[in-house]
Amino acid sequence: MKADRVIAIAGLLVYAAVAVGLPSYTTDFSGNYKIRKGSKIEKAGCAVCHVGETVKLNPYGNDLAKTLADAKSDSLTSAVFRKVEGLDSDKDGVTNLDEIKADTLPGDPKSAPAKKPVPAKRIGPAAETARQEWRRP
Ligand SMILES: [Ca+2]
Repeated sequence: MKADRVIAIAGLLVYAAVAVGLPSYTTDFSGNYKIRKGSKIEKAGCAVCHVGETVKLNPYGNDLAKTLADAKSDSLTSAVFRKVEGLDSDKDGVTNLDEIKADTLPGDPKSAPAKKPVPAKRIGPAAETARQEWRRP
């Protein structure tokens, strides 16, 4: 009976720590990257680092957690964010920083910036002049 109480209280404390901790991290993230209101990342909220609304971390969240552990810190500072900016946490071919700049999710491979179209080869003015010269009788 007493053990059940201890487990229940411990569970409640973990839940409270997670519930209190997450909004702080989203504020740190939004402040660091100056996330716009109404942007896709702002709307994602906890899902920037977590799998949906769960406590499970996505690949980007795991990279941040590993960096925090290496730094023996629990504060998401700009230095911590910088350390994972060059990584491609979700392995979709785009760095975390480029994803954040493009308003896509760095921990979700299904969320990636649209591929830029390859510019068509242009004929320069010199080539056009040469072609006109060639056509003259
Ligand atoms: Ca992505």
